[in-house]
Amino acid sequence: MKTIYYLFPVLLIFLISSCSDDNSPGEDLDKEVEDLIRIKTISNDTHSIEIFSAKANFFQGYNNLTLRITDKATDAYVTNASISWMPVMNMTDKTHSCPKSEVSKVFGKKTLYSGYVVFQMPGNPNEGWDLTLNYTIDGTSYTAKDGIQVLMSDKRVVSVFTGTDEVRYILALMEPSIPEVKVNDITAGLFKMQDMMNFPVVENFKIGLDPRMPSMGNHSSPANEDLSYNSVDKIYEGKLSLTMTGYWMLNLQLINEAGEVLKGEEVTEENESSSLYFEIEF
Ligand SMILES: [Cu+2]
Repeated sequence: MKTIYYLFPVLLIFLISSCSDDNSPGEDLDKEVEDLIRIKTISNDTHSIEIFSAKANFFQGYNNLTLRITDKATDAYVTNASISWMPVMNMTDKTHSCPKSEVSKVFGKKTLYSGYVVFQMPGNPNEGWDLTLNYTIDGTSYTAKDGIQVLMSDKRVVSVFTGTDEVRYILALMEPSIPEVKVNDITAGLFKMQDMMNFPVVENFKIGLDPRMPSMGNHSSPANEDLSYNSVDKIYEGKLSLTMTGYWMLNLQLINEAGEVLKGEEVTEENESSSLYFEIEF
């Protein structure tokens, strides 16, 4: 116990000296990731690339990821890289990718790049995901690749299904990541499986939303709004009204530009849930 008292002055001096040192850029730059959790570092001979998330792991569903590249020779962060990524799942009978955004520099941050990946399935002991990062710095191309562990989500936050138009879709819940008792902004990503490696965003559809509490007479809530397409952010946006904490089933319907329902059913007295849904518990 006594060691604490001996260490305290040393610690204090360290804190004072580091706070007063305005010429330490490394100190300020590290603040850029202070609210994030580092979940993986992928290295090659020249760089180490850290991957950060708000959650403690990669999870099945939508993952908002932040990247930072360190030059191994100088220990400095690389601020001018252009990055692309390719997540691949190696299954016993096939290899496939998943929906993903581009990677772009985070506005207002010197060292950070971000984007999202939607893992439509978790890994398992025999079938796992790997992530390849291709990046260019001052005209030179680099690549780094490693396996990543993608954990199963305990609630349904992503759905893979075939519509009545025979197209294979992936629908992923993005927000709210922290649901509250209020009218929440809800966002979702909708993608079509063009082939095993390409999952483009589906534009201009609508997603009908009917949240229910199955444990309480399947009651709904007022002031919900169906999700419509935002062409700037390339995501679907609506309003999700949660009137109390607990388990909610977000019944959904996928509606194309012609107004045809491609997947999901309306909730009625006879039909208590849709075959297309997300789950939220808080
Ligand atoms: Cu798979």
